[in-house]
Amino acid sequence: MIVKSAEFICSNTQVSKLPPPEKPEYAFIGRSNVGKSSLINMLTAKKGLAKTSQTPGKTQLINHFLINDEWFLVDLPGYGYARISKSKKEDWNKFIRFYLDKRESLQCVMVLIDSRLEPQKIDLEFCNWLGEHGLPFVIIFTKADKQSSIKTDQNVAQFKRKLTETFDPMPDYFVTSSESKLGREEVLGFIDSINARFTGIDNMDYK
Ligand SMILES: Nc1nc2c(ncn2[C@@H]2O[C@H](COP(=O)(O)OP(=O)(O)O)[C@@H](O)[C@H]2O)c(=O)[nH]1
Ligand SMILES: [Mg+2]
Repeated sequence: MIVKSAEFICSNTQVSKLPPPEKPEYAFIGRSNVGKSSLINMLTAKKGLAKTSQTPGKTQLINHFLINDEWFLVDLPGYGYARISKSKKEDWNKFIRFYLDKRESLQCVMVLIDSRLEPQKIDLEFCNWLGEHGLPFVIIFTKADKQSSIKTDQNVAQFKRKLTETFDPMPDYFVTSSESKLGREEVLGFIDSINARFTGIDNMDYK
């Protein structure tokens, strides 16, 4: 896929105010600091599109970006930051889980995992939750340039082992780096292949 255009459409705190579900949509999510904003900028080849931020957990918004007038890239707030109150965490859960569960045009959840870390409980729990709710997802391992490919392969294998204890089969996954653009063609090609099959949402109740 060639990204010809990428534009910011809207930020929302309410699922009811999202754009009409008329285009295929891909939601990017992961622990804060996993490299989500960097990945979105890398995929779209737009540096400032998603702000890379050093203040985790600041934006609690669903951000919609329209790519090539064809599909929505959705930037979801990160999970798993330590300095957040319990009630805020519950709000996050409700809001995001409601979006993920109800969004008819959502084609795939792109779960970002830091390739340098051993399997984290919160990531495994989130993947299992997606599986239990029948939501298609793939895994995007980030920051692969920060270590040797051997170390990355080891962490990927470990994550696979852990996830397949509770979830079968292992979903598709991509190893990426926003620095070197590793994995860019693969992720965009994956999205392209799903877009090609998208025939619209058969749900007249929505509007
Ligand atoms: N070396 C390297 N650093 C990265 C990569 N992706 C993100 N980072 C750095 O990791 C930090 C968090 O990235 P950011 O995209 O803001 O993460 P977010 O909180 O998930 O949106 C920033 O300092 C980025 O520069 C990557 O692929 N390689
Ligand atoms: Mg960010």
